[in-house]
Amino acid sequence: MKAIARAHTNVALIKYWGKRDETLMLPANSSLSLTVDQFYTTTALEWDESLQKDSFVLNGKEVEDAKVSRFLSIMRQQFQLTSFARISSENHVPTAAGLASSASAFAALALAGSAAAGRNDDRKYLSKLARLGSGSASRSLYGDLVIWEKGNRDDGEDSFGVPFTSELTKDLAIVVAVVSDEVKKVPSRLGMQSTVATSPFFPTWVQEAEKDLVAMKEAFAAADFITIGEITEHNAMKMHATTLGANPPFTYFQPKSLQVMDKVRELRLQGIAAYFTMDAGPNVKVLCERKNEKLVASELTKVVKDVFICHAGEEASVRIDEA
Ligand code: 2P0
Repeated sequence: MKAIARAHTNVALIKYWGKRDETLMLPANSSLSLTVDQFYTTTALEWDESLQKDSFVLNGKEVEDAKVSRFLSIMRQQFQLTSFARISSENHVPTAAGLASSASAFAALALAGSAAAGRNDDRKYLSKLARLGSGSASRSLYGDLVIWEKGNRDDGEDSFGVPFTSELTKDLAIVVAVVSDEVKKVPSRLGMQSTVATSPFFPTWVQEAEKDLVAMKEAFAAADFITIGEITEHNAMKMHATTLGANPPFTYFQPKSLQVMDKVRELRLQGIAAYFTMDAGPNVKVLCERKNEKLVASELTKVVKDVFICHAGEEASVRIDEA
């Protein structure tokens, strides 16, 4: 039985940065993200007893991927399967975007793997499963705003994504300014490890992120976009500050990233509420209200060539291919 799943990627407004358990992929802090409509992964998977090994085709090319192999073994164990999987996956991310994300990849893989095994797992289970592939994937099972509760248990049973509703969601836009489409120099997993192990700022980051999440929930409850934007920007910069304190120090900032940030500050001086955030790469994502998205996008194209306007995206979905 072949299952075809689709999951969208997400942009964190409160970042996940650092693990408290590397094997179970448990985060040091809770995070909050917006699932986005523009970028997603579709994955077709069937468990096939005739296969001698797993087969993974990504964007039409057979590839070996250690994270995917590890994740398939986890699914086999959890589903009590012995067969290998045939997988075909497509990343629907504009080639220039440089935003290929493990979040949409592992959310789609978990959902397709479960459905193809004839299971009807609930979202909470799937979120915990996807987390074992990549932490941020725990958030991509859901649409709109999602909180990944870090949990406190050692076995990870209380660490999963939970939908967070706000009337503001439909008014939000994230304008992605593509600074570079090159593969990142410090993969996020290594960047996090190094930060946790060596940055004296890391313990402070964890405390700040937890405080930011409390303040963010209040700001959403009050539908206070300016406070949401201010917390988003400050939280991202505190995360990036930890990397400068790591040893050896590193940064995801590129000169163009700083230019985009300057442009956003300039927009604010003109009265446009826009706020930047950055992940483990040089691209800058600008949070604004939908009513200002075209203006923000057009101003950003004065600094970078490629700009994408995103809105809240839908939850991950799956169908069975009867053919
Ligand atoms: C986030 N990032 O919250 C943060 C902000 C990057 C910076 O989630 O090791 O690819 O697979 O759990 O999920 C990227 O981390 O890392 C990420 P693993 P993942 O979006």
